Amino acid sequence: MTVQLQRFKMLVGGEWKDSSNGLASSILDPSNNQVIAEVPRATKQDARAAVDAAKTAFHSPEWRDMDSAKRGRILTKLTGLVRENSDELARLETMNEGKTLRESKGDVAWAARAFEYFAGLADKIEGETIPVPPRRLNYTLKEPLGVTVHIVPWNYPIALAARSLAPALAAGNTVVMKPSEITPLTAIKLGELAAKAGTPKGVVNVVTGSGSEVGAHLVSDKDVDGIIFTGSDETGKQVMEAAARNVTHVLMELGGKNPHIVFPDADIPKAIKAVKDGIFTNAGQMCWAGSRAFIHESIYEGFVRELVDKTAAMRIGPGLEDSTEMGPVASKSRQDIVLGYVKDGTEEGAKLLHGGKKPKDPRLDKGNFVEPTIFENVTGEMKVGSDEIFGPVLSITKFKTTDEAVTMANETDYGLYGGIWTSNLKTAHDVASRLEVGGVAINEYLVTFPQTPFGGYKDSGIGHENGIRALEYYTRTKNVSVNLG
Ligand code: TXE
Repeated sequence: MTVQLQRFKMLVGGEWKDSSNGLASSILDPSNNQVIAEVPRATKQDARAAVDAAKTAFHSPEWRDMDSAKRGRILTKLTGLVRENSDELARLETMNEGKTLRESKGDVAWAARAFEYFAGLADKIEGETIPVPPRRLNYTLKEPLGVTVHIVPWNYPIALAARSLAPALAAGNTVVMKPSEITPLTAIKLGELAAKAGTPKGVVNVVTGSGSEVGAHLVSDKDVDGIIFTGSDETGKQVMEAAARNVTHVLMELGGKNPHIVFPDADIPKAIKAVKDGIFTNAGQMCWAGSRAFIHESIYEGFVRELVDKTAAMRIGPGLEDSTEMGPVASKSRQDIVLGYVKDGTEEGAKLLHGGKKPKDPRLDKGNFVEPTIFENVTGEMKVGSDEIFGPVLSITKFKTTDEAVTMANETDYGLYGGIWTSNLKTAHDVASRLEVGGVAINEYLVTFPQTPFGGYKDSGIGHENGIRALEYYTRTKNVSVNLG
């Protein structure tokens, strides 16, 4: 099938622009590596211009003095526009990222819901009055941070763009968004819809370019007041170093190596389905992927047999095809990295139970497909048991006692999420409190709503996205003391 090549521009200061040096980057469909679009390859100068535009917009009376209820109405309008355009957005997401259309529709719906939730909060960001010694009035003002830079990764392009854009705008910030160089299309569309919804010029800017040039400039620009980064821990550390030089606020979401713990009294068929979906959704490219499963020895054999059978029956293919249950990984380099981990796992002594190769189907030859893969006998010392693979690779380990399961689950530098499967309330809450993670799901996986805080412990990040708590990050607190004497 030949695809109509789409040419996109980027949004800077309310204008749709090419890169200042005229260069463009090709955007590929990961199911066949055909070029589907071209986007401007921004330069440092373009990044600087976007920060400048955001700074000007932040100080403009049109935005600064806008009634917060009106900001809420703009976000409500944006919610409606995302919903009206959901078919196009979902199609674009699938063509660019590779995930199934069903997943993309879910992501677009999630993005709309994030705008809807924060629309309702825009006029409820309140300070407080504080009791102090007599004849004084003491209160706090909650003010926006200023210019916020949003570095968005490639695994959930629209959902993660919306996750930080919504609270940033609700709180009155102005935004420079840099989508991943490989999946920028829905973020550009989001910029277009934000403008249509009534955000004044320069309030939302979208710059398309590389992490090493454009991203690195944005996070070290002294006019930037806050950085929201979702990506790898390595890049996250570089971003924090750059931010430290200007004492810029950071919010970091850096991934995970998340455990499921399945006890013998769990609803086993439900747990099998959730363990499978928790690693093979989006071809495993999720910070919250349940990439390690600890299964109690008394149910181990049957559980694993059934899980492997169900995995073997999965239909792999292009995300746009209705029958597809798992699409390709997002890039050729990701395919190589994932297959490299499979090789490491085999060499380290883990037992490959299923998958581990490119699929045989010649129809899929040109795409970045990897079979859904399951290893058993995995330990925390192995790379497959400790690194965030970010692909469809599950590690299974048998356990005897609860203490042993919790110890192994916590034996990682990451601490994002965990799944617990049991019908015993005491076990459920006891293990939930002992897992060193920022979020736990009991008898389902994963559960995240725009209204529930999401963030990592340990190396998984700093701060929270989602929920009222997220607004803490997007605002700063000014204390005002008035002498009434
Ligand atoms: O991420 P990078 P990559 C993890 C996952 C994956 C690994 C590598 O383990 O295997 O990261 O993926 C921008 N200054 N996650 O290489 O490099 C870049 O343009 C500022 C976890 O794609 O961290 C992109 O927009 N920005 C994860 C974003 O950072 C820079 C999601 C992420 O890229 C930059 C994605 C720099 N110096 C990957 N260098 C999650 N937590 O969900 C790059 N970028």
